[in-house]
Amino acid sequence: MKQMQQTMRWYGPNDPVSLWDIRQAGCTGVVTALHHIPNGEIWTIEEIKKRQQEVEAAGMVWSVVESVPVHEAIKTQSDNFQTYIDNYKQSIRNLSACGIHIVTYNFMPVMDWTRTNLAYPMPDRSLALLYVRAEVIAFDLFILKRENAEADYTPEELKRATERFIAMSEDEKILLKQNMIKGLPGSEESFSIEQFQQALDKYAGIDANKLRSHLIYFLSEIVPVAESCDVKMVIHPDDPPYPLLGLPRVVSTANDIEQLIEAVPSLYNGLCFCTGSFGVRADNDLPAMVKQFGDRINFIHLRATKRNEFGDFYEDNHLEGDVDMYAVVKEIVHVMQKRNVSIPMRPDHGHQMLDDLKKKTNPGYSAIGRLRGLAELRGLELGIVRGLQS
Ligand code: DNO
Repeated sequence: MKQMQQTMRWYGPNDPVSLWDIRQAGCTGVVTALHHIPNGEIWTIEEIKKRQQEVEAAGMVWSVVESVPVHEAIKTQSDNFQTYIDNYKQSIRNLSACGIHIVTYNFMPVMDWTRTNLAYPMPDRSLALLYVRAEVIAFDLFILKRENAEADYTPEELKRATERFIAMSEDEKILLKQNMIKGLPGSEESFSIEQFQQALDKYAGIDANKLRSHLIYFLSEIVPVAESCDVKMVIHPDDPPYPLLGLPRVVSTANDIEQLIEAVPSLYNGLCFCTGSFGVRADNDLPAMVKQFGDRINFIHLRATKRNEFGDFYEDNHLEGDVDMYAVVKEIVHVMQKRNVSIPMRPDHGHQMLDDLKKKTNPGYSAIGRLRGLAELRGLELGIVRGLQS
């Protein structure tokens, strides 16, 4: 029976987690990107091959690119965005020429994934990533001081944010600001507060419908090229799956995905199924989504989040939290048999734990927390597969 291809993300030669660490975790594939190439520039065959050879020297393959970033000009359709689209097409052709056939990207305005606390202590003293909505609102109101920000929130939310801000120490405020604007690993963008405001200003007049139309335009340009050179494009959902700081987000729900498919039906217009991102919303039925979009899920992030009624969430152990991982993986196993493919997956994030507590690690991307996650997920999948065979 087909099983998922086990991979981990690697941030390149500066990653404190080495390729051999990843290999020892049991991975056969690596997920990486050319982070040193500025957003919008072409990834040359030479640079791609160099990275590919490094991965192969450790006995693995470069299975998935995460991400070829989409330049902000494409999202806002400003400046010379068509040039950036042309560059993107060329990067895809070059990746294909090197034998790399899955490309992840996202379409979140300005910010990629966002958390307010990168070292939230769990009861077992490992550290998790946390998102507190009241702190994001406090950042918006009192640090960024965005014009008319109040209008985006309910009186109850404004009250919680104000109380939270008053209770925060100066150090906590500085940390919050950094976490919001400096960009988490893989974000590719980092701002000062002035630059951040300027980046937000570019979205004046861009609501969800307009952003969606820009995404659809991007897809209508990119997907035919991807199809012609057999590269599956997989969009990563919004993390968190809600509008942020007045910015629209359009890849948060099953309905959002349906609209993208309707506009560009090719199977090369695919999905990176991230359980942690979609799972933050109680109205996303994850196993049902795997079933619905199974023919175009070509990369999987497995991670569990635990939410509360205020829109906060933390990243739980991979088999705990709100995500019914058993049901999700079971559905994935069915999809793989139906399509007769092995879909690459990575254990997404992990707690900072054991020896990694003494090291400087990329938030969410410590070796041991992900190793634990992968080991649990591997066992879960094996149990499901063997159960189906017996
Ligand atoms: C966070 C990641 C994201 C993801 C991008 C894909 O841990 O899941 O940064 O790589 O959004 O483009």
